[in-house]
Amino acid sequence: MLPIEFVDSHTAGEPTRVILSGGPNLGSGPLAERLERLATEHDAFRSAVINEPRGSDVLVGALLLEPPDPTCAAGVIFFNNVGYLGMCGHGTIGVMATLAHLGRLQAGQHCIETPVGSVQATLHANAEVSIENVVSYRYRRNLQVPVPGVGTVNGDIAWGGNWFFLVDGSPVELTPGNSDKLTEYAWAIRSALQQQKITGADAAEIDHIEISTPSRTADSRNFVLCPGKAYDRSPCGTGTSAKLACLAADGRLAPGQIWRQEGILGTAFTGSYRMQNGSTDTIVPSITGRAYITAHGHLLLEPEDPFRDGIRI
Ligand code: PYC
Repeated sequence: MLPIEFVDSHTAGEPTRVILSGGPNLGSGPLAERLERLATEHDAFRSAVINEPRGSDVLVGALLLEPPDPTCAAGVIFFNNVGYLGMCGHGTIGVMATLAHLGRLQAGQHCIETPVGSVQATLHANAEVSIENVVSYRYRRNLQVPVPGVGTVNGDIAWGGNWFFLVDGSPVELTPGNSDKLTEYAWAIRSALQQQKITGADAAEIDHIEISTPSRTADSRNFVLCPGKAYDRSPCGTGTSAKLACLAADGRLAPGQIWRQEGILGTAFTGSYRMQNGSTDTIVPSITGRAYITAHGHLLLEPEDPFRDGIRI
């Protein structure tokens, strides 16, 4: 029984579990290929380290790997209670804080490789981390989607490292106390998108729903429902990137202008963007936030444990 070494952290309230060692051998190929191998041959490992009784639905996992690009500080595959994530903003901030905690990283800019591309991450002297995310863009604007039991919902589809359906306005206030109602609302939207075969580019499933409202203390407040029906406790790094892409495409935010995105707990990320090809149609978003280390230990998978591979519902 090999122990699995991990470091837990939270970024603006959203937890990340970085797996340092004890993972399956995924070879040394491109990270997209290694993700495919993890998903098809070792999915029980994902479930064992992230699901109850060792984890929870809210936890996002980050499997630390040797990066194919030797100039990068680390390669990472992100996953959650039901599957895999292309990129994860809060998770990348958690990975950077973890590497700094372990003394493997000094302040400055570092490259982190993910299955959907490399991101540049800067560890600041005050322990904040800025990530320059993957190229982000709005795919479709102002879609009118009939949602059973809800009515017609208008929204945009955008890529920020994951696929998002972004809705402005909410039937209830975005507060933690309304999280059950918000989850039900967002899940109904996600189900309607699936039923109506509304997808991202290349028929990609839209598995994140982002509801935004005005905020008293930031530029916007959001509630983001993740693929496994857990809501993001942070303002969601990839969700903020998708939001910036929509604001840029609408001409509502200029390159370099600061956007403060608040999440459901009232914690915030600072965002801005630069144009990718001299146009606001495709942008490179930058997200800044901070993670705090909460645990460093070993997970054990006893062979006789009936929940060795986690509780899968
Ligand atoms: O911060 O990008 C993010 C994220 C995605 C899912 C949960 N957090």
